Amino acid sequence: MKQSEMLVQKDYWAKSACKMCIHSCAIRAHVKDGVVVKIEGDPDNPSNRGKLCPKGQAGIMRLYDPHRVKTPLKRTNPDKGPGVDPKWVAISWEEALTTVAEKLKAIRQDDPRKLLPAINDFHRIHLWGWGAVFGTPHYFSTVGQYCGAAYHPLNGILDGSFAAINDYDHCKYWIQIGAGDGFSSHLHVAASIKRMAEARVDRGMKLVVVEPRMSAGAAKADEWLPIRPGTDRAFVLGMVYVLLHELNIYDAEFMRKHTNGIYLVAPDGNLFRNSETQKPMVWDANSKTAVEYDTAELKLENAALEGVYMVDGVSYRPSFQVIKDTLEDHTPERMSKVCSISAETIRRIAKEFGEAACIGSTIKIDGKEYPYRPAAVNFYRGAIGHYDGGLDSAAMKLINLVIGNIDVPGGHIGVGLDHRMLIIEPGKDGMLQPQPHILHPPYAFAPKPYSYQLMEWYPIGIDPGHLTAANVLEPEKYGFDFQPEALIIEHSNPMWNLSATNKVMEVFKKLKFIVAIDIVLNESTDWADIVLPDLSYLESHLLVCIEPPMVTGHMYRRPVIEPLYDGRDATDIFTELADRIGFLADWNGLLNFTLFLTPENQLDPNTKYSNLELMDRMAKSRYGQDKGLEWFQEHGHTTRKQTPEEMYLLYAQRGQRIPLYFNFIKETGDDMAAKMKEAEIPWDTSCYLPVPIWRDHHPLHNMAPEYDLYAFAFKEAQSNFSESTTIPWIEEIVSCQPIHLGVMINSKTAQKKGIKTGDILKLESPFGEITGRASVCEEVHPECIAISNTISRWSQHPVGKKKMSTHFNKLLPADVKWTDGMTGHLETSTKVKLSIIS
Ligand SMILES: Nc1nc2c(c(=O)[nH]1)N[C@H]1C(S)=C(S)[C@@H](COP(=O)(O)OP(=O)(O)OC[C@H]3O[C@@H](n4cnc5c(=O)[nH]c(N)nc54)[C@H](O)[C@@H]3O)O[C@H]1N2
Ligand SMILES: Nc1nc2c(c(=O)[nH]1)N[C@H]1C(S)=C(S)[C@@H](COP(=O)(O)OP(=O)(O)OC[C@H]3O[C@@H](n4cnc5c(=O)[nH]c(N)nc54)[C@H](O)[C@@H]3O)O[C@H]1N2
Ligand code: SF4
Ligand SMILES: [Mo]
Repeated sequence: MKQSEMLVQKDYWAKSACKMCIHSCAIRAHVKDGVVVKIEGDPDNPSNRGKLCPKGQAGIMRLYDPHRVKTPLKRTNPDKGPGVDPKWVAISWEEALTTVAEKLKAIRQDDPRKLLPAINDFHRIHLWGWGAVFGTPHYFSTVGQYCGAAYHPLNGILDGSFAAINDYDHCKYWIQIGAGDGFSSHLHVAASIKRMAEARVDRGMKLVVVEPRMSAGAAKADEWLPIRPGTDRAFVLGMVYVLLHELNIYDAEFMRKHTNGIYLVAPDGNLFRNSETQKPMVWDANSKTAVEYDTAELKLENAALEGVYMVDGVSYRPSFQVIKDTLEDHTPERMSKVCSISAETIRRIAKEFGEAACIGSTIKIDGKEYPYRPAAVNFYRGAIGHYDGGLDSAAMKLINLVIGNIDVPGGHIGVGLDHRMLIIEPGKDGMLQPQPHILHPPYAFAPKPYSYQLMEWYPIGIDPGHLTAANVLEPEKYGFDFQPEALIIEHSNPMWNLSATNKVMEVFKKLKFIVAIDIVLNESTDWADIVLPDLSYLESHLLVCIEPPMVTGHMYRRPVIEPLYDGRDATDIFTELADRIGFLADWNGLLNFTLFLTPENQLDPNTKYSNLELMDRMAKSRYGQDKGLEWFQEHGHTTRKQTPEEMYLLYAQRGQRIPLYFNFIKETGDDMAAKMKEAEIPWDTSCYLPVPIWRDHHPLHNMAPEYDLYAFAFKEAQSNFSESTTIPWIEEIVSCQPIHLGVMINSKTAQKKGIKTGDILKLESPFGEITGRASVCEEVHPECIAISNTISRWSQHPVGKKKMSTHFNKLLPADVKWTDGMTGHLETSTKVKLSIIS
């Protein structure tokens, strides 16, 4: 129904899209006399099939939150600090925009690098590049980084994906490592909970959860394996050892056909290439010679996967053999000492997993035959959010590769960033082109860094935004000869989301001007000079992509009522600012690219387009000129199940191999090492390995002995980060659950330390300290403290504000030494010592 026809009715259900977290579920809102009285899942949409999570249900309370930002606000108290009242006064849009545009224009004319951006709306990724077209290379946030720096690039390198998930429709043995998929967090939670339940109840899928705490998933799993934080790679490599060295279970056919497992490797770890054509060589067991990988004479069954072969006096091994040899000392006994899961359990799980993979079997779907590998390891932030996270991710991929389950029914399936789905382009050597940078193009290397987050030194990685604070405070360390003056924030809470909160506060103190675009006030807006009110999701238009792989398509986020207050869509605010500051043409140019506008929908450089027009052009570019926003107003969405052709074996359909041996990573590291050597910058590149191994020199596991307990934070379904806790319904449900009442400590450990539930504890790491109430329980590894995000707020919002803020990030460093050298991932665990305050 047209917007104008809908809004005049007295009683209607409006279909739209949820945005109470980063995902996107289909909703319908019941509106009576202009008031939203209920939000439900849209039963007609195949994405979440009528289901919503608690946050989605609570959207109504966000809309009618009396503490929303209703007009532009100006601070009148020049003093800034945590808990200091900014003494807001309402101002007109004209005054607000004039002030912001003048300040930022002056900075841009002087030196655009003096602006720090924290623009982080996941539903509007097209806004993220506003800072770049303004002219600043920095990133002052950890959105997409605290979680994905070591994850997304490895997905992109493996199969052109952005994320990954096990095949809910066919998997029969699911190992879940440090992820909330299907239960509490990550991809499309409200939809995946039902898919996970169906897989288990209808098809009897077995679930093993590897976690240092009993998460919602672990509580419902067939088996919970409590693990020491930051050691998941050791557990997985122990399993790989068992499969390769003890059970001889691996998918040789898959490796030969679809990977570089047959490519020969020289003693220096590089591929053995034909010196003239530069093509990689393989060993042909039939002719007993090394031949080019794509020669017509080579029958794949004759391509050697194992063995050592001499060519002109040099010994070469197929890369699969190199992997086997590299891991020959990764026995369950040795790995068990690292990860605290017994060798016996590592062996048993490896056997169950290997057998469940049904190597050699096939399945017919829609009349087409595919390999059937119904076993897979799924993982996310908990597993890879660590120093050496790149190697963690590579190990998680390796165990899936060993059983040949990448992008096949039952296995480990790539998920695209948006409607482009997987980026499958031909690379060199018959391989798929690695895609480590799906969010934005790579930064060119420079011996003198130009971005505070040092992105130019992490060629495989996602902006390590946590390094910004360190480099602003210590500019001389890497030679920064300018200082930031302003910060622009949109849909982000960098004061909360970054590590080393005390350092972040120091940076906020230095800034002369802060502007934030938000709908509620938070720990960061408390420091702002101007706050500009955005429209909430129930009041705005957007074309929202549904996360593949189970479904794909777009949903239409529409205003289900007229906007309540004097807000403006953030996209319109950015366009207005670009115009007033003087870079509208560049901004439009970027939008052409980020909205994927086709030639007939391209923007005129000097015209200001409204968000509504932009969305209309985006819809037409994607679906055809007859499917603009009016079509979406009538039909709501284009969501449908992905077809098997879209989901399975895309790389093979296009004739490309994927890496079993990560020579791309090694080559990138070698290149980086050479550049840093030439620039005379000491830089550790030892992590750029083609085969993931366990390395003992891990800062987390080598801290001073007084820091005797590991500590980490976690997400659960009730809250989006910590921000949902400003919603009374959410606050009410989390305040009844022991895991959200204090810092979780195991009963045996608590007993040894004389700690009881309710005691006020001081937790100290070498980087900061926090206080928290003890919650003594069985549901956490005895060596660990687990801290819910829901107890971390200290903002001015009367509902979210905690009597005692237990903000985990104050305990974390922001430092190159605690950052994965390959991907820039921050180490998201630390160790602490405890004392009882009262
Ligand atoms: N409900 C909800 N959904 C969300 C979000 C949200 O805030 N709330 N945020 C969204 C975003 S941006 C992201 S990045 C994803 C994140 O999604 P996830 O990665 O699934 O979420 P996290 O809770 O950060 O981490 C997953 C689990 O890792 C565990 N863990 C911590 N350290 C370790 C470790 O060393 N090893 C192992 N094995 N486990 C460990 C934690 O206990 C936690 O249960 O979720 C997205 N979806
Ligand atoms: N301790 C700890 N730290 C973490 C994490 C953790 O689990 N624990 N997770 C990490 C991860 S994975 C990520 S991705 C980051 C996330 O970090 P953030 O993205 O900073 O997290 P949010 O709290 O969602 O912040 C977004 C802010 O957007 C505002 N907002 C909400 N809706 C709207 C809207 O419609 N429009 C506008 N303009 N603003 C809106 C709210 O004020 C909210 O505080 O945090 C990272 N840091
Ligand atoms: S998972 Fe929950 S909060 Fe997120 S979009 Fe779906 S219903 Fe909304
Ligand atoms: Mo994230």
